[in-house]
Formats: sequence, structure tokens, C-alpha cells
Amino acid sequence: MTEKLSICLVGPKKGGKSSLLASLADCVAQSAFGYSPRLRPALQPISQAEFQADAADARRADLFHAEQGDYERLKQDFGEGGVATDTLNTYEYFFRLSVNGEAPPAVVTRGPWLLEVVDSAGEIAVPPDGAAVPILNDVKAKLAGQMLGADALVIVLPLVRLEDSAWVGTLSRLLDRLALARDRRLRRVVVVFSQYERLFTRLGPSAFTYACDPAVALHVLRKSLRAAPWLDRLRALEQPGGGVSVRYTVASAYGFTKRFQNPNMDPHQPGERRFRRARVEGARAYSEYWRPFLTAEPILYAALGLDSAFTFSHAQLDARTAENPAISILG
Ligand SMILES: Nc1nc2c(ncn2[C@@H]2O[C@H](COP(=O)(O)OP(=O)(O)OP(=O)(O)O)[C@@H](O)[C@H]2O)c(=O)[nH]1
Ligand SMILES: [Mg+2]
Repeated sequence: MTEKLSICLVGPKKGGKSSLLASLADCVAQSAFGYSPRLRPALQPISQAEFQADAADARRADLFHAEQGDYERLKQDFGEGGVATDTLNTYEYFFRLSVNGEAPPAVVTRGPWLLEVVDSAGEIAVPPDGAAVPILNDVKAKLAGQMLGADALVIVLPLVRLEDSAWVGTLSRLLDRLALARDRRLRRVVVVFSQYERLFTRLGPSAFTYACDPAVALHVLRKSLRAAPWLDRLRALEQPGGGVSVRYTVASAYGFTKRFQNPNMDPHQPGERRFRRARVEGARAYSEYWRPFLTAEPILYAALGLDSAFTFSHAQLDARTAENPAISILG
């Protein structure tokens, strides 16, 4: 039976929400994720009409293939360097997800899934502390409703030192309010640290080798989360009665260059520039040199509750001290 699921992206301005979403379909298509290749997930952007129609209507809608313009536009904006999402509305994107390979029986027998993913400007839900960003009440109310109605929340945070970040307080308060909300649907939360490839820019072709090691990601997550005051809020959500499962992961919408395996930025250029072939403009150059990395994880976990080698639970984050107490002595 087709199941509908709603997923809300939240996180500070410039956190990487829109980029994560824009690279999602390519990431799934290129299997650039930490799930088994035998899972064979497929994710196809669909129109709102197809999302809303019941199964029979959806087949008919397929026939006429309603416009998928919004997602194409998002991808194009991302390809051209990214555009800040405006604060005038929240934006819904729709996908059909199916699993075509080997998966736990509970998953295989329950597809396909129709996903609604909500993107919005970071300033609406997670503004910088103390900043008075004027947002229309209608827009705030719409996003609040979407968050309460969401089956899953994907919190996208830039991989920076969290204690320096002006949005830490607002994120904590948002999680508090969500924990107390009685009418929430929330079942899953994924915290994803974006821009992961930036850690590896100096490693050349070895970059990809390190990035592909889940132990490296786990180490990075432990370090990044050490100073995160909102971590306790997420732990609390997972307590009995909270009814929510929480995962942590990393992702890079820019990813790594296909043949050269290095991060998709040129450190010799001023600023960060994507690798492109000289004198070749447009989308084909991107498709040749660029592959996103792990941007599928947050959405697949949010939708299916299925872990990859790069999704980590609180128990896994905590495991080092439990498994090897000697390390905690060394600090
Ligand atoms: N290096 C690197 N930069 C990235 C990556 N993903 C996004 N960026 C850059 O980070 C900036 C912010 O990305 P967005 O996706 O627009 O962030 P957002 O969370 O949607 O921001 P708002 O819409 O303003 O809330 C843009 O300049 C992107 O180009 C990545 O994987 N690596
Ligand atoms: Mg955005």
C-alpha cells in the first residue's frame, strides 16, 4: 500500500537545507550513500497532484506527467551556486520512493512511499539569537503546522564549531517546544552535518578514502556534538513516552569529483569553486565531475527508519566510553 510521509527540513540560514534537497535525487540515483548497494532505492520527483491523488489517480497522473518544475528549478539554482530560500513562504517538494532490492521484510512489503519534503528559509524556524527577523505570521503558522504534522524532522547544521553559532539558543528552544507539543506526529529526527567534504580538502585523492570510512564520520560527529547544548533535548525526545528515534549523520551536497576522488572544490582558487572542465559551461560539466555524498541518508532514514553505515544512534555515539573505558582516561 502506498504510504504518505511528510518530512520537514529545519536548520539555520545557510545550513545547507536546500542544497541537501537539490542533490538528493542524484545521490540516490548514483548510489552515493552508505546503504547496501543491494537495497536499490529509487527516488523520483513527482508533482503535488501525484502526491495528493490516490493510487489509481496517480497512475493516470503519470500518463500526463504533470510538471516537475519546482524540483528542477531547485536543482538548477543549486548548480549555479545556490540561492537563499526566501522567507515569504515555505516550499513543498514531492517524491515517490521505492525499494527495489534486498531490504528488511517490513520495508520491502510496505512501499512505495510518497514523500512531501518541506524546505524553508532558516530564519523562520531557527533565526540567529536575538535577531528580530520580520516574518509574516501566516508563514510562521504554516511552518509550525508543517512541523507538527511532520513524520520526521531533518535538522541540517553546517559543520562548524557549534559554540560559535548564533542559532544554538533558538534551536534548543525549538526542540523544547516540539518536545512539549502534544499534537505532534513526529517519529524520527535526523541531525545531519552538511559540507562534510570541507574537512578533507587538503587530502587530495585520499580524501574520498577517508570520507568513505564510517569510523571517521563517527569521530567527527562525536567531536561536533561535544559542545552541543541541544543534544540533551534530542536524547529526551527518545525516552520512553517520547516515541521518537534520533540519528546523526554527515553529508556533502558538493561531494567529491568522480574520477579524481578529491573534494569537489578547487583549493587553489580564491573562495570555493566547483571543479568544472575548462570552457565547458552548463549542467553537463557538473554531471561529469560532481557527485553528492550521503545526502540520501537523512531522507531515507526519515522515511524508512533504515540505518546505513553512516547513520548513528545515541548508543553508537556513546559507545566508545562504554566499550573502551581506557580511552576516556586519555580524554
Ligand atoms: N562546501 C560546501 N558548501 C555547501 C555545500 N552545500 C551547500 N553549500 C553552500 O552553503 C551555502 C548555503 O547552502 P543552502 O543550501 O542555500 O542553505 P540553506 O540551509 O538552504 O539556507 P537558507 O535557505 O538561507 O535557510 C551555499 O552557498 C551553498 O553553496 C556542501 O556540501 N559543501
Ligand atoms: Mg534554503
